[in-house]
Amino acid sequence: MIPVRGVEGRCVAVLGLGRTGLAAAKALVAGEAQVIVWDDGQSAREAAHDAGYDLRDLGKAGAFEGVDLLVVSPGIPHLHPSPHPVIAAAWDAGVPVDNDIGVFFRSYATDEWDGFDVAPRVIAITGSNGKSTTSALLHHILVENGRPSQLAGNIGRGSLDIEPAHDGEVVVLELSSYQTELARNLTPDVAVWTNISPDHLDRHAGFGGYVAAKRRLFAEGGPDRAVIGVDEPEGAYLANQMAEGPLDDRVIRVSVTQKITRGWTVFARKGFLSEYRKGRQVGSIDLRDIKGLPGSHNHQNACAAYAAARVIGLGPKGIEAAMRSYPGLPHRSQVIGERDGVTFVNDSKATNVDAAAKALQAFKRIRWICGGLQKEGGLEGLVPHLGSVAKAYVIGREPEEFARQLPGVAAAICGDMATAVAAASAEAEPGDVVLLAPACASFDQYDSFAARGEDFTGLVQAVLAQG
Ligand code: UMA
Repeated sequence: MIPVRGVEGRCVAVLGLGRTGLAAAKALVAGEAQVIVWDDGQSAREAAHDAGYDLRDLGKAGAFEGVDLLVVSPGIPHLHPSPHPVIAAAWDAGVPVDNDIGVFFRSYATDEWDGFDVAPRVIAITGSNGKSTTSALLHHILVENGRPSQLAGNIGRGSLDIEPAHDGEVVVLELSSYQTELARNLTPDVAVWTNISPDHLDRHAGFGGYVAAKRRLFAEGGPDRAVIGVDEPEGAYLANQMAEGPLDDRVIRVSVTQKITRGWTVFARKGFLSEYRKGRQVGSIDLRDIKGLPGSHNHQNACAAYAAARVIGLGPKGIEAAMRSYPGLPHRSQVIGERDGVTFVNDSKATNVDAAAKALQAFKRIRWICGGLQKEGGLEGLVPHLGSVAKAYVIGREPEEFARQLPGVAAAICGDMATAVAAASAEAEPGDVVLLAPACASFDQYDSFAARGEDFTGLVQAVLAQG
């Protein structure tokens, strides 16, 4: 845990007591603050009380009397669709509002660092898609190359929950727009922008607000180096704004659609990653047979992680070797196993059409397990990518409705996962990929995409065990 600095004897309120809030409360106590906590949920309040924290109903008039700082969790809206009443009350009382990320950035560095040979560094990764994979891959590359590294942030671990820095350590922080928008300090050494597409629009009052929230990491954070995916106009604009000129190599441009050779660039085309610097190619990797990173969307993640690792000073060969042993994240292009030339892949995180379309582009002949609770907008976005589907095995409460929207695709109405896995594995031929990429939410049959992915994984493991 990172003890919070500059709060000795001060009263700090914590709103929200999930992973972020509990880690923040603990770190504030370690920093000798007087900590009071609150959560709108009764069970979270009870758990905090049992853990010894002082509860104060921050929604009551006068609750901010004597409070010096309010730390809030990312899931609590501070602006849109409407400010949480406790946050609005803090504003009225003139109490600064921060989150764990802002507090982390002002607390991570300590006087102990004076004795280190290599100063610790923070790489913060944001973007719409691929930020978890890019973060986990970069962390894996660093560890495999002998660099101490810790992974935290939106990927599932509160930033204040990590251990104090080691000599030469690199902290990889995945940051969501919820986190970047509110943090009062945002000072990573390296900032990474994977890509951008509309998401969380209700929390940011539209796409402009969402882009602005992420852009703060670069424009206000002032990183030494910025790795920026330039395949959308917003990324190209950001890279242009961050750089003094075309050869300014504080900005590394990343692309999976164009060959860019001016400045410092990393791009992937036809499955080959290339790095250019000062007009010369200085690194290349054949990504096509790296099992944990299939498809163009993963090649984009690989380029971003590669660029960040190069900034830290790792060589192309060491990075490539680590990429080859990257095990993947659960439920994201996760290879479960292989039998008789058939590969089984769990991409349960493909909960929307955009993510499923990317998964369909990653393989040549697919036995596709799909369906569930459909999202707004229909399945039209999948149509251009159905050429790789040998057959669809449709699950969910309304599989017929889903199958009807897949023109020209042979479809089996399976309904449940067990039927789909049995049929797909029985009919698969050598070279096929049995892919779970539902293009739908899971809530009609499961509690979460993770539960759906675990069901698939268990059934596949049973198939593999049959030999
Ligand atoms: N709460 C209130 N009032 C509210 C809303 C919530 O009191 O109006 C309380 C809840 O009762 C609960 C607590 O706040 O006790 C939950 O806080 P939280 O939703 O911020 O959840 P954490 O457990 O702290 O998890 C957060 C991130 N969650 C969100 O951003 C919604 C996690 O990202 C992150 O892994 C974790 O911090 C550690 O950094 C998850 C996520 O869904 C994966 N992120 C979004 C995404 O990826 O799309 C942004």
